[in-house]
Amino acid sequence: MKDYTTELLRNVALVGHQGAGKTSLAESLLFNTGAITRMGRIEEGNTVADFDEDERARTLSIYTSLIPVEFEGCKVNVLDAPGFVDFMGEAKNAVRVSDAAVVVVDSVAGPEVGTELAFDYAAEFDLPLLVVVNKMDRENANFSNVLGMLRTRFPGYTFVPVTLPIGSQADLKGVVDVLSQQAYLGAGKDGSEIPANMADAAEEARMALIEAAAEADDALLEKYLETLELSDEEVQQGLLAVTRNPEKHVVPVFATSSTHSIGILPLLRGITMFVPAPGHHKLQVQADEESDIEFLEGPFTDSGPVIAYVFHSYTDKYGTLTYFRLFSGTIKPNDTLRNLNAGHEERMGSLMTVRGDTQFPLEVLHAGDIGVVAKLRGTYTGHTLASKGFDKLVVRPRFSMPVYAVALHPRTQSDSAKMGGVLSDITRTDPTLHWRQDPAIKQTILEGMGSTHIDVAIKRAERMGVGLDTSTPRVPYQETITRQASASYRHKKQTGGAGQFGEVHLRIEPHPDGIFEFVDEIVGGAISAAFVQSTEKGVRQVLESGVIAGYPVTAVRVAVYDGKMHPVDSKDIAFQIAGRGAFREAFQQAGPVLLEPIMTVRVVVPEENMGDIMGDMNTRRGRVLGMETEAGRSVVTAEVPLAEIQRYSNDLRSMTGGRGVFTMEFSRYERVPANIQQEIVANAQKEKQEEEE
Ligand SMILES: Nc1nc2c(ncn2[C@@H]2O[C@H](COP(=O)(O)OP(=O)(O)OP(=O)(O)O)[C@@H](O)[C@H]2O)c(=O)[nH]1
Ligand SMILES: [Mg+2]
Repeated sequence: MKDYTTELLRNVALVGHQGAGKTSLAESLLFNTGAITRMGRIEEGNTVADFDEDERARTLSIYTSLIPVEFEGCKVNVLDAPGFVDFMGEAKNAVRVSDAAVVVVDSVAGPEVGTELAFDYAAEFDLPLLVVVNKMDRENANFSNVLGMLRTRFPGYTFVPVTLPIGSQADLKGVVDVLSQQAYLGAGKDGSEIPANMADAAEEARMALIEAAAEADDALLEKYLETLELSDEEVQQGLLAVTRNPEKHVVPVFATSSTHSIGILPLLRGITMFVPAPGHHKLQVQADEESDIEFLEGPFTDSGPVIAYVFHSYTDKYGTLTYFRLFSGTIKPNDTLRNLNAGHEERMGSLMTVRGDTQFPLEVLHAGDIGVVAKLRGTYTGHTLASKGFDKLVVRPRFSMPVYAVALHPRTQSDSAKMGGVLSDITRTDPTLHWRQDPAIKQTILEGMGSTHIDVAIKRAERMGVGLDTSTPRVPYQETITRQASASYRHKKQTGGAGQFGEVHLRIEPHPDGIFEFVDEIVGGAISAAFVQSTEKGVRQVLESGVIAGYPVTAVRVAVYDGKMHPVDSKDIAFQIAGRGAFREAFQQAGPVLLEPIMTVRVVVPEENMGDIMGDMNTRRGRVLGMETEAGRSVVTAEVPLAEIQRYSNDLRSMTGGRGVFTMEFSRYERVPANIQQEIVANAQKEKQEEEE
């Protein structure tokens, strides 16, 4: 591939609701610019961007693909991001490294939940937005309806069409390019005269475009008000400014059909015109992940320090490819850079770009471009690479907390031995996927953004040689008490030689600060300080494994106030046993209860699903804190016990046909209702018996 300097580059992320046609659009961009001679189809599993075998099997995108498109002397780095909410980590990182977000909207469905998420991602980094109303060939496609819906749904933005469809549905013939007032029919490259019946609409749209551009600054506005005209250059400069102005938020809108190659080249021209070349933005950096965000002002050029951010890593059987955006400076093959997160050096051995999974070696990468390098030794998604002298991290996107977890069970001894390494490899390349050994529930947990996300990870682990079964994780209940109680315990053993003797009297009560505390209230030396310590050791042994159902004990204050020693037989172990026994007995008498984690959940669904969501919350012991409906979408906030919401992502999907999303985070522990506690205790006892048998 040719060498492209900064001003000739454009970086855009294709984002939007699942299935809106992003990957097909990327395919069509390649086809219409002659990079491929046959257009692949999602259904046939042969598109350039969805090359991964899991993507083909599921007919949806899982990873962000890099699709460089060469057009009129420019290279547009198209990042085809997945729309499925499970893979939002990939989409957010794609937006992070782009200079504009191209939001693809289905012409029949209009804006959906995934459209809103895409707008949110772009807002996080103040990116300009373009909207593509795709699938204009579909039955019931209606461009002006979708424009209306966009305006209602996103009242803070001004949507201005840059292309208009000629005909629609089965009669879709092409588009009008509003600025040049030319028609582009079919996949044709050359403009022709606008159909007579569209002349008025085209002129009206041109005026709207000029008017939006004129808002950019006073000089343009003055000229516009005097002459009611602006040159094409002025419109371009004006639009570049207003799309980047967070107050004005002008969004150019395009009509396309990816599968029918309609409106594709006019869209591409629009991208080269209305998306800024890299290097002219403010770059968010920070000294470390905790410190304040600073803004570096551009322009960023080849002569600046190297600042590169890794937004994607892809591992196949040949090794790992690291995808990065070069925000500043220039890189040549074999340059050495510093990984600022890991603190080691990396050699950029093989510098390349890729188109899907086809590699193109590069001699040099210029500021603003997106590059790929193979076989780095320890650089992962989210890391910053830099040249000597630059030591700030590029700010990563914020990722929401995982909402779906499974417990992992390795199938064989060898799976068990390899599990940790493989899980670390997989989770390092995906900031929304986490694994840990959870001591509270004694399980290995893998958590992510949904069941598909987890399924894909399990399949990958399998291909990397680790067979894993999964189950719903145990709920990390806790045990505590509700009132004061006392108990004593005597441990006495006299068999053969040396005996064992220890006697402990203790009192326990709920601890108001929610912590565990052990107090020595012995007077007159009834037991020695050393044996008080042994008693404490014994009590602490019970804390982790609990008393009533096997869960950790919390919020208890224990006071030892009396006991007995034997001059010969008393020893450490005897008092540990006595401490354990006395604590267990007191605990049983102190009104023991189970506590469960309560999650704060925020659900966003289309308005028509609101009733179902509320009803369903009731069956989950949920407490609705608030609900709002605005522009056709409803937001429900509720508190729900973790035990009832572990599989919510699947249930929400089926309740809303995939149109709902939710986030959740831990709020606090609360008492489990008595009837449910009984069940849990009974189950725990049954399990324990089975283990013992
Ligand atoms: N009729 C019609 N169908 C389209 C068009 N573009 C895409 N499709 C179909 O829509 C479906 C989804 O297309 P994709 O390209 O996978 O959509 P996507 O946005 O990449 O989906 P995700 O990456 O999974 O979010 C496929 O069946 C496509 O063939 C179009 O312009 N017209
Ligand atoms: Mg896709």
